Amino acid sequence: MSLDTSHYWMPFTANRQFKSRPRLMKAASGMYYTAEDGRQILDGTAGLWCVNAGHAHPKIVQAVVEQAQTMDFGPPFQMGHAKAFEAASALAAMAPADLNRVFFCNSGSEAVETALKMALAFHRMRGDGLRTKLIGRERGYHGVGFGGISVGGIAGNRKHFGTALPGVDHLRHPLDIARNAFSRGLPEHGVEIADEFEQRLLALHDPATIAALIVEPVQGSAGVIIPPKGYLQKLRAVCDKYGILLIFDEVITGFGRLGTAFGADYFGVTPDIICCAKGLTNAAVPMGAVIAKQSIYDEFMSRAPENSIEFYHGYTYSGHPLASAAAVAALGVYRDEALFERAAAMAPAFEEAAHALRGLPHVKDIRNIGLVCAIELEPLPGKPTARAYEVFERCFWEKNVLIRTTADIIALSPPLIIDKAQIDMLFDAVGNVLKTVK
Ligand code: PXG
Ligand code: PLP
Repeated sequence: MSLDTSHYWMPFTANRQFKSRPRLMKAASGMYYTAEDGRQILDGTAGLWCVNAGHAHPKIVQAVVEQAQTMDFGPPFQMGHAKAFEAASALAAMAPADLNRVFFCNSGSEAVETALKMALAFHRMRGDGLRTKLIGRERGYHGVGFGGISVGGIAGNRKHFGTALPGVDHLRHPLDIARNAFSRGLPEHGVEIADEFEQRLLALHDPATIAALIVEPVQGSAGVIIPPKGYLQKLRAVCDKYGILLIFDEVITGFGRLGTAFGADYFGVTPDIICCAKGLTNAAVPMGAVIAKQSIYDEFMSRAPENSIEFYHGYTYSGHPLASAAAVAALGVYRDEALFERAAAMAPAFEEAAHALRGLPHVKDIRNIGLVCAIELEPLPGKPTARAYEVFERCFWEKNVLIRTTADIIALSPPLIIDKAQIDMLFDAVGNVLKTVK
């Protein structure tokens, strides 16, 4: 096949390296992709942490096709259609506690921008307009909008793009390999890192100026950073003490990745606002959402002048009919097939298989929770990322397995339908490659 790869400027990709030897897929079903050359490739990453029910689930495909035939689009401003309301109701039913008001957008990045703006507007509507600052975390990933890269803490995503938002500060991330290497589940050490929020950042800024703290319950993109025991509870308590909104960015942890609907459920910590995307539609159609506590919505409704727009925000494709149909179907599949329970049930076997790689060459940490794990490698001296990239390439070309790497960390996050034999196939592939890699 001769494919012209010159025009597509690929996202978060080493374009020249990729185009010198393209890794192409052409089909996907269940746990497998079909590569362009016909090989079946086991999906160890649920696409990009998003195809939680496996690829091309017939019920989701059918819902999208039927919706496309019935109504392709309807304007979301001052007009509505039933599927968007149904999707919001289904998401509210799945969300924790009284988080039951849903604002739709098209991606995780847009969910973050929406949540940050919602938090700022919330305080201002209540006459607390001094609260304009936002706190994120080092190594946090909150998408690629200007708000998201500002509260985000991945240097590479920030450094080329100017000054970002003013009035943003960051907490230290809680990864501490020296003390917590090879933890299973929540690390024992590091809860005191949460104390910095009150003792350093709030002391420095004055808590009355902080609008919101945004954190991923488990930091995904920067290499699976799992919160130490008691850490998220502490952040919640400090937010409560000072009237700061707590935003959980659950773009990865949402929809069963930890064996519960949301990370909030896993940790028993209820945020004020949840950002989600990815698994919301099983990635069949792009969609993101912000789920707010009812009390937040009620403030907007009670404070804005009658017949006025309460929140000056929205997207042409908010609540898009195809995305809404996919969301209703995907949430139904998760429930009817008990996929979150299945993820919880498979997690011990996944953990065992992951930690069995301990002792292989270059492995400096393995950490896991639910159906996600990281295998962190010692970098090749002077060549950060090269070793993990070689593992990634060889898994794809030689072992027919798709994994994901970030820096020298291998992250595995398969669809929740993975079975025991496939877990073994995935870790055998990684283990065998690690034995021979440079
Ligand atoms: N927040 C979090 C916590 C995410 O994980 C986003 C926001 C942005 O979502 P969109 O849909 O705008 O991409 C994400 C996305 C990786 C990787 O390296 C992870 C994500 C995106 C791209 C790469 O594993 N997560
Ligand atoms: N730019 C222009 C010129 C537009 O007219 C619009 C929407 O109407 C946008 C950007 C925003 O696009 P979207 O609503 O798809 O985010």
